[in-house]
Amino acid sequence: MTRQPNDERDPKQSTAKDRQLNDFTVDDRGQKLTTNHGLRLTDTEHSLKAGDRGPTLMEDFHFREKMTHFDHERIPERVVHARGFGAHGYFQVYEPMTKYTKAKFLQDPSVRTPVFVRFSTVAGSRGSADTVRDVRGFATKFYTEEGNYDLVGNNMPVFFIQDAIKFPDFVHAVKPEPHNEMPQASTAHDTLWDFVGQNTESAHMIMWAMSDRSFPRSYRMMEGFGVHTFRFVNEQGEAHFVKFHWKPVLGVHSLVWDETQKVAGKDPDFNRRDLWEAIESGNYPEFEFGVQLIKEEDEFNFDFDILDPTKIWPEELVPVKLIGKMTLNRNTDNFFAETEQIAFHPGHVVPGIDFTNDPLLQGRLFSYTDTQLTRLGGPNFHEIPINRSVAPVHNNQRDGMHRMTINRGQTSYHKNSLSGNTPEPASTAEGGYEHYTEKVEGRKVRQRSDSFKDHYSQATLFWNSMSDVEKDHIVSAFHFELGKVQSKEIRQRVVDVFSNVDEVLAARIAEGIGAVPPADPKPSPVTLVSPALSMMNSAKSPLTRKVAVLAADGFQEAELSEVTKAFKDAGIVADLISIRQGPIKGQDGREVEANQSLLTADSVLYDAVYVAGGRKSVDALLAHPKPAVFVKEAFQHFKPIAAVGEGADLLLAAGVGAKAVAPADAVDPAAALAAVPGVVVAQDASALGSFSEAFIAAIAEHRHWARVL
Ligand code: HDE
Repeated sequence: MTRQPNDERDPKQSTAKDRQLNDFTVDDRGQKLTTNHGLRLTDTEHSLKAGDRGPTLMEDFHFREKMTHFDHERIPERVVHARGFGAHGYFQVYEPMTKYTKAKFLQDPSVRTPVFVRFSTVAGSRGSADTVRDVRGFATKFYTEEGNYDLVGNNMPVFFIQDAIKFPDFVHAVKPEPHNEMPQASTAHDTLWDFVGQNTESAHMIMWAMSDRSFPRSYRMMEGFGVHTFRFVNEQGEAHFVKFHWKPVLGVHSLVWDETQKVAGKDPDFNRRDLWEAIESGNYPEFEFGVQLIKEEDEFNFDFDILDPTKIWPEELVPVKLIGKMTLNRNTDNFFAETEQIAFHPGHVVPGIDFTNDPLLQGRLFSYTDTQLTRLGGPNFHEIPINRSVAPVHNNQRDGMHRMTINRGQTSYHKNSLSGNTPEPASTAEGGYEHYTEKVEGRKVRQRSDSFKDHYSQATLFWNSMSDVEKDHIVSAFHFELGKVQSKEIRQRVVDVFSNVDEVLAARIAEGIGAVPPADPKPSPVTLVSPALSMMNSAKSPLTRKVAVLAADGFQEAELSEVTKAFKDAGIVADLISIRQGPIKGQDGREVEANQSLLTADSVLYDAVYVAGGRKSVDALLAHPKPAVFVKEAFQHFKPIAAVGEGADLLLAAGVGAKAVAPADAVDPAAALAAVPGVVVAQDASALGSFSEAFIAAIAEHRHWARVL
């Protein structure tokens, strides 16, 4: 795919941040090769030698410069969230939020605030796979007129710990073990589960982590949460507690566990490729911005502490008000310069947004700038193009490694008389940031409030709110994770801890791992349910779903062309997969291009499978070992499957429908197929319109859980 550099795009679409980045962007295409100092070079393939078979000369400045730069190309990866992928876009508020906050970017619906978003996994190294079981980071930098505002969130609304001082312990437990650096990007090992057994405040977050939320189908299909409780403050100085949400317009959808492991091998870049391709093809990811608001005076009116980051505010109790939308519409020009060098910090706020005493948030306010000093090599990382504010920067901070700004003038201190005491502090009317004047009183203690001590009721709320399928997946996740734990004591302790969440859950966990279940397990007496927590209740859409179309020479032409046209019209992306890549011929001699072969494509990389008819084509697919496996895997992953005419033979060969009716030989095979949830078949090309419609509806459903495997 040829990409258009930023500076060649429609200027009407470019934001203030795009224009700022253009000043730093260089296009090397079509240019003469130079050194870093602008000297034109005649050769970069041969080092300078004493004789063509002789030693390389020290004098070869070009060799030395090229090699030295290369030797130092790597910077430390992030200590957490090392693997990430980012994109540019913009944010627009729906209506003025004046009543709640004076933040300027939340006032005028006509203003597009530029943003950069970085999605990430947490535990794995930079080169680890995208689809591992993990929390996903969802960090947004808003380049507002009042300075950068960073909302550094995750795709889960709670966290493993309540106090930031425990973060190094938690991260050491979850990362690969120190003695052998294993396992990579996985929580399935002794130290993490030891931590969980010893730190029961993690129970609620573990429920989320064991759910399918841990492997999103796409970054475009996951929620984002600010996690902490922040404050909105309005012009009058009145505050509301606020929690932030991102709601994906395409709904919240996940992969299935077996699929994630296969994808990790077949395409470790699965999620980043998905985001990149969606943006390149104009399917811009959209997220609505939501807030939950609680009045200051209602702080203590809940049966949980609203500052506790291991608690949600159930949406049914405190509704999410959707106040704006973010659209991601531009891929990066350079991954390192933008995605790797971006530096987020939850302490980057703008007037109208303030902190609370959430002890996890308080500690984060220290960590994020501190970590950049090592990662980005000094205190001037705010000058790196992607980190620059679009609001002007004026202060007396000077020098340091890699200083870019050339500050004019004699003074670099406050107060001064030589520069008329400038740069001068701004009044609040001039946009100066004023901290919320919260009254604080207390003794210095290393303690946590008693109101943080309930570690279980919301873990139970989460469990209660799951559908049966989601519950089954959570139980298998515990089986897998604890199954990899060597220490039997640790496994048992986890069962004991989760019997406080729900004894039936604990018994089910115990059953799969040879642990002792609670005696006479009973469901938890906590019966509260929050439907918003179940992914089953999320928005559903066929838009941007990927369908694998299987065909070979001799395919029935209308069955291919009409159905793929219907896909296109419905916003579905189709890949034509054949035995070989390249042109294939239809029954009547028309050629189409197979853009994937059975070697390059795999069922796990698609949302659905369609097999067109045509005797010769289907026979060729049946004669090859892979197509039946392809269909079978899609079937086992509950994906929509469809076939027309002879295409149904491939479905039957894959075992689709084998369990739908019995005995198989007594029934019409087509009827057996039609009885399988999410399987759509048509006898021939006579009703392709209604066939396509039914299949597209099945694709919108995403998975068909009622299927018997
Ligand atoms: Fe982070 N976290 N974190 N974190 N975090 C980092 O900062 C930290 C926490 C989150 O795409 C680091 O620049 C502490 C919660 C995201 O660049 C580091 C604590 C949430 C990203 C750091 C937390 C997050 C980070 C590593 C406990 C969700 C990636 C590199 C108090 C609300 C941002 C860096 C990106 C990154 C510290 C807990 C989200 C070390 C001390 C809770 C999305 O500063």
